[in-house]
Order: sequence, then structure tokens, then C-alpha cells
Amino acid sequence: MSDLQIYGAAPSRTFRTLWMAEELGLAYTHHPVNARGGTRTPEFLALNPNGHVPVIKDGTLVLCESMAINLYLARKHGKGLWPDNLADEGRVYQWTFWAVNEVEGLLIEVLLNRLLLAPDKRDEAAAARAIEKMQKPLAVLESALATSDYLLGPAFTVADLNVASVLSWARVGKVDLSAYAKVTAWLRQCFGRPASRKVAEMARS
Ligand SMILES: N[C@@H](CCC(=O)N[C@@H](CS)C(=O)NCC(=O)O)C(=O)O
Repeated sequence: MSDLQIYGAAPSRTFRTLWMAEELGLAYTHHPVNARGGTRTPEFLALNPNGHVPVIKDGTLVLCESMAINLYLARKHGKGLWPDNLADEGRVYQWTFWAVNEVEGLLIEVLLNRLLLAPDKRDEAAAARAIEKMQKPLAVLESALATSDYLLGPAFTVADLNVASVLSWARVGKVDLSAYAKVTAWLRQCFGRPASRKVAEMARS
């Protein structure tokens, strides 16, 4: 068994963790705990009392929170995904918190009302309102990508992985991004990476 253990099935926020592990070429053991049911067993709650995936075990360290896990793995293993200067580290944190605070909740609102809730509980007007609110952060992202291919410059980093992994829900929720040409092209690059494609395949199987 490899040292790094990843808990959580691929079609969940564990997608982010698996994508990162694949980008870094890490050996890991995958425990595909199902987010619908598997997170409330006594064994799993002993690992993460919050009852959520993803969780990793890395040696004696147990870590939850998908973004914290990705920052940790990128910082630990580097390989170009982690910046080599403090200013860019700050920008990694900025974009990671931005994705969670400005976009993730709105996308969850869309997913709930278009897919996850029972059909009679879904509210398309609530989804539309969330999409309307999303236009501001999407415009911010579009302008951030106006002058560089990736968020920190010419190369893909953990900042791109973290933000793109949140925005992957836009596709699932059928959020139209066509007004944002730079964002669309950047997402195509991010999701075209072999590591992302591999995990997308895991999520489908
Ligand atoms: N902020 C946490 C959220 C984790 C989370 O809510 N995970 C969902 C799956 S995407 C989950 O485990 N749901 C099952 C449950 O809460 O029982 C993170 O980013 O890791």
C-alpha cells in the first residue's frame, strides 16, 4: 500500500485531490468512499468528524478540506505547480480562497436546483439568480486571464487547478460561459491535461 491514502469517490470534491495527485505523479491508494452514505460510518467519522470527503492520510498526517489538501500536496511536492516566490504564493492563496468564496457556493446553488434536489424541490429561478450573481466573478476571472495563459503567468499551477476544479461544476450545471472567451479557452487547457482527463475517466466509470 502506498503512503498517500486518498478517501472519496472521484465524482465529488475528491476530483480535485485526485487531479492534484495525478499532476504530481504521486503513488497513492484510492479509497472511493461514496459521498452519499459512506461518510457517516463510524470508521469514516473517526477519520474526518465533519463527515465529508475528500480526506487524505499522508504518513501520520490526516487532512481534510479539498483546497487545503491541494495546497499541502503542491507545496510538499512542487514540480512546478507550487510557485518559487512568496508573492506568487500569496496569489495562489488569493485565487484558492476566491474560488471557494466567490464562485463555489453559487455553483452549488445551481447544481442543487438543476440536478441534486428531488425534481419537485428544484427552483429554476434560484438557479438563474445564482448564475446572474456569478457574472461578476466570471468577469473578474476573464480579465485576470486577459494578459496571461494561466492565473500566475505562462505556466499551469495549483492556482489554476483549484479554480478550474470548482468551475468544472459549471459544465455539469449547464452554466453558459460563452460570453467569457478567455475563461473558456483556459478551462479547455486545464481540463485537457492528461491528469484531469484521467480523473474525469475515473469519475465516469
Ligand atoms: N469544504 C469541504 C466540503 C466537503 C464536502 O462537502 N464534500 C461532500 C462531497 S463533494 C461530502 O462529503 N458530502 C457528503 C456528506 O456531507 O455526508 C471541502 O472542500 O473539502
